[in-house]
Amino acid sequence: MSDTVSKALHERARAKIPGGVNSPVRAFRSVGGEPVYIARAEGPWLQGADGARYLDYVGSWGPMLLGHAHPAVVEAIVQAAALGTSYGAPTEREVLFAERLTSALPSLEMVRLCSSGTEACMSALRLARGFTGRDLVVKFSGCYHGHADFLLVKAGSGAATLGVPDSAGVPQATAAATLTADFNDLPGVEALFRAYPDRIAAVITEPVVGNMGCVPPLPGFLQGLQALCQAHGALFVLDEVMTGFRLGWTGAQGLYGLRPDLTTLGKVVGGGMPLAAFGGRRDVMQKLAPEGPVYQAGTLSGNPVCTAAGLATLEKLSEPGTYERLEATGAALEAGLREASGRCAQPVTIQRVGSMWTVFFTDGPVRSWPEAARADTRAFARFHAAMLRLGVYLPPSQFEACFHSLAHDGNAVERTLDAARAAFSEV
Ligand code: KE4
Repeated sequence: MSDTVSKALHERARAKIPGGVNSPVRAFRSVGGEPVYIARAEGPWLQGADGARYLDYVGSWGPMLLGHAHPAVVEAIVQAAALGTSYGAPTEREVLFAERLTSALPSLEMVRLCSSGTEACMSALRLARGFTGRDLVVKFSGCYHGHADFLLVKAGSGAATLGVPDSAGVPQATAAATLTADFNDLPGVEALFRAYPDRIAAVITEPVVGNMGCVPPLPGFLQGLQALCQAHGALFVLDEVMTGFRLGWTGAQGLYGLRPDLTTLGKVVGGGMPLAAFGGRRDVMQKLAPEGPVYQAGTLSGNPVCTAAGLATLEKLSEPGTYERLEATGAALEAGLREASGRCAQPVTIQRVGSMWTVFFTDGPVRSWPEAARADTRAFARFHAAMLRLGVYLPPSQFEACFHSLAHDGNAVERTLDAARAAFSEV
């Protein structure tokens, strides 16, 4: 595909920005080729700098659940911006947004707004350490919770994509305070609690993993984690940055009947603007400055333009039938992709929860990072390139989830499946 405009832009970008991108996974490194530069987007469509159009299944890595440039969100941003883009002082809209989030999620008794999922996860775990007086945290291989030093240990997403699950620059002493287990391995977590009695402050997990590709929890796994944390005095931290308000109005915690001590949110709740949050038990949250001794802050936290976009997004998502529509679209895509994959010479496993899903080029099921890591990333790269050429924009990594939106209608699904039927036969 000769997108000369993107190529020229990327040449310039690489001269001034490391790798030419402001986030590594955008560089298309693991699928080869070069990134498509995007000029605009609307509904389920992206438009490349050269004018080519693509059906988008990245959705800005999750936020665009309504589809791109939703009129209600754009209008809210325009109106808010005209009143000033940031004050660094409290606003009514932050109160409305906090009330909206806490009324949606029963476990969220209090909430603090910030600007990224990384901040939300980093802050939630600092708070867990401050509340418990313990230092160690448990995370799962292949899960990604942002790029805070202590969370870049066997991380997923871009770290797994680039094959550097442990990042340079993270002091060994810092990494040593992060224990890891395999997702869906409850005995492995029990063993950590036995090996480190009274020292684990929290267990953090993506409830449905998106950052090694879409990996659902086995029945009882999440509930078992919650029970282990309660039994051992550790906090159960659910990273719903990706799943929050995507898998349902009450997210994955509603889907699986959980009551985490802390939850992190991002992506969808900001409607494409830099807005994230963490929250949970009142007794824990009240340890946060200025109430308590755990410091956390942010110049643009709760920004008035971002909270306007977030409120407009949540308002649309609260409408009846939203999640039924997303599920119906997901079911149609999954069934069609499964049928189309029959044309593929490679083994294919398709895993989906709601509106997040992944086409793995490996025998399934994929239940943990060791199993995900067996996937044929070269086969995925060939599939990705073929789909891109056929006008379908998938995440440029086997270890990411595809996201569809409310804007992906029957026509988008059919176009996607037509492309997949051709692409699978090329892998
Ligand atoms: P941000 O700091 O990128 O806003 O959020 C970090 C984060 C935390 N938790 C989960 C479950 C996440 O998925 C993320 C970020 N996700 C990646 C893609 N899987 C962001 C894309 C990127 O890094 O460019």
